[in-house]
Amino acid sequence: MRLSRSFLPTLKENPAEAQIVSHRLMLRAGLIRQTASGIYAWLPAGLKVLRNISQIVREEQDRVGAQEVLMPTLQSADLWKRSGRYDAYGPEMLRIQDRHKRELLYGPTNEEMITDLFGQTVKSYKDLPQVLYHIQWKFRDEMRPRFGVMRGREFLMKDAYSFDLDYDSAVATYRRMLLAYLRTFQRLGVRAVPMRADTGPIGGELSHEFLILAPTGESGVFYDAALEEQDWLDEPVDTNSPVALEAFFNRVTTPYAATDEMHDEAGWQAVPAERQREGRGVEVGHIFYFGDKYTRSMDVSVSGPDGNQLYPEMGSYGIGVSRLAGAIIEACHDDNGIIWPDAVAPFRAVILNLKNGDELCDAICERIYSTNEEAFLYDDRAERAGVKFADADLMGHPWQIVVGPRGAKEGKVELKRRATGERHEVSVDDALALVLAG
Ligand code: 5CA
Repeated sequence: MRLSRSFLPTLKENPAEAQIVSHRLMLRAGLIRQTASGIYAWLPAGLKVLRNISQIVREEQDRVGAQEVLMPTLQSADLWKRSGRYDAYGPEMLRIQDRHKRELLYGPTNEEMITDLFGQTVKSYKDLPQVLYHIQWKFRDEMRPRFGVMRGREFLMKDAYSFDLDYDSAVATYRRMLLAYLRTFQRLGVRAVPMRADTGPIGGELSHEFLILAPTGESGVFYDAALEEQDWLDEPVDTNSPVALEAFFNRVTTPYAATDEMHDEAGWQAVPAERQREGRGVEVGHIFYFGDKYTRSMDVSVSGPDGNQLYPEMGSYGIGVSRLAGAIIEACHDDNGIIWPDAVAPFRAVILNLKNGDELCDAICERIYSTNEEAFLYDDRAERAGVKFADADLMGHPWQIVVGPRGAKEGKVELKRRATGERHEVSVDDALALVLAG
């Protein structure tokens, strides 16, 4: 993308309405704009981030056998009356009437709709297990929307739902999903610690939250440092084996980890002092096992091996995709701006032309840009070098390729790594190889 012609409105000043760093930086870097309280438009660079996050989430869901669907945002109130949650959900649910005075709602979550869809289609235990997911906008009329996309009213969620024949198989599915989550967050360039959690309005008996550490997080967290050290991408667990899954689950859930709601002082004191980590965290994912709560209340059954009807055992698994954009910035920034992890950055590199109109500089910039117009943001504006450097740091591209008249004469550019500030003078080909490598 050429910056001179793009819709990437950066701001020099801190917007007064933004209280936390990710909100400030998302506005200043031109990623989002608010359109109503707790509702945001995603501008081109922000949308690329959202898509990059969604794609990693999708790949890890597919890897554990979940199948992607797309359910609508609007739901019929009748579905929620069947489960009994229509009245229970309260004022967070946005209720709508159509022209025929039929009651609809903007979905805050999809347990009812997926249970109904499943029931219309699956009639026999032979078709179990099934795991379905979608990545779709949700609406919760939060009392105090705040912190930008971190607590919005409209937000993008990945929600998956599983249907199993019995408890053992449902728990194996839950554990597989736990591994998928740990892999997902690590691939996104952040560490999320799983913590045993309360189940709230979703219900059920087994639940874990995933929290990214950030000083502005809404929950206090206490955990054993052992949980930060593991490389989940290199975890050799055989996900087809319930025994291996159980051993993995025990390994992940044995070290102490709790939010302030679930904190237990005696358990905490048993953690060696040098391994105690205490701070604040942002909840970026939440998984639940709740048995037959919805299949039973909505009367969705399948025929079992002996001909009797059975209520499948369910779980649901959420990831806050739009919240993650903010949470990643909370974890990855400095005083100058965002430091995007490579995997989610809107552009791999920015090309900074320090002398627009100089034949050599222009030619080198164009040559680099033309190799991959998707991956590069070309700062071809007629701005001072200082402005270009400041915007590049603010937007947080993993690499900056600085093209100036002196180096250009020798076919050299300066390559800066945003995360470390390291700079090297390299040939154009070496810069391209490094930036596009990984
Ligand atoms: N049905 C279940 C799991 S699919 C569910 O709705 N779980 S949840 O309520 O915990 O939401 C899942 C994730 O969505 C949360 O972990 C959080 O990351 C994100 N989320 C929830 N509320 C908001 C909000 N108001 N703004 C942004 N993200 C949110």
